[in-house]
Amino acid sequence: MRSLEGSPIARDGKLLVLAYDHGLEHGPTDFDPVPETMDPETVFDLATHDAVTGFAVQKGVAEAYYPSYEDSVNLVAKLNGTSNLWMGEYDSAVNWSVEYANELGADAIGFTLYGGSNHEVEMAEEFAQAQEAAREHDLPAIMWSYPRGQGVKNDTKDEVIAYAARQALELGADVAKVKYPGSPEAMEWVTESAGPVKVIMSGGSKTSDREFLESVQNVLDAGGDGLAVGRNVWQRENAEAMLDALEALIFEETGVDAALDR
Ligand code: FBP
Repeated sequence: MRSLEGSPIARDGKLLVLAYDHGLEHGPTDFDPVPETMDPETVFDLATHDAVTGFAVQKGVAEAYYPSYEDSVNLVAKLNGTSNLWMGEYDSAVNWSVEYANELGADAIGFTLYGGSNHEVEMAEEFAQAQEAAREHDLPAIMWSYPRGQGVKNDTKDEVIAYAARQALELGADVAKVKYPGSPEAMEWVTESAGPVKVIMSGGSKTSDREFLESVQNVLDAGGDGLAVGRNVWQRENAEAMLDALEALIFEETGVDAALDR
């Protein structure tokens, strides 16, 4: 495991990764709530907020837009990803190499592993290659550790998410991005299972301000290290206000009520 000490993708040991690979993973309907977010520049602008420690995008978006933002945004190169049009067993195509991501100025790599899928073995082998290449370039590896597919009956069950966090440790990730398992107690099990690997929560579909911030607080209270979030930020009309609140909650440890007042 690589310590994130000195890496720009962590601030005081905590992470707030803004995710914007939804155009590939879900399609452009995710941009309907705030139509301006169809334009990657709108979300790149949000990623310049001080609270955002990394911005996760796919290759094409990085190639087209990152050169204008390399001084103000830390790039998390999301190396694999698949569209919602794919109807087969869960899998994720590797779309760019670590070498190319590094050339484009990446500060970290992101990689999805669908544990339990019939394609888990290939995905783990691809992760191994990416992880070792990332080590050569001194880039932290964030695993989107999402058990899904034929081997997984319930992907929100606490033991499944604890397993996902453990898989990230066993396979050499530096950060595990996992779904929230539903309770602070379950989340504690998840963070313990990850050992020294940092655990961040996946944002999920948009909820109310309070509900979302309370789940983030629960993650922090359970020993988690922040979150990677997309829709719960940029599907809000006032996304900056949510980033202000997250900055207060994660980095200033104000608690939910004070964060909501920001
Ligand atoms: P959200 O906060 O919007 O859930 O984004 C996090 C993320 O992991 C994205 O990187 C990815 O595009 C999306 O969730 C995948 O969502 P799912 O596979 O759960 O539909």
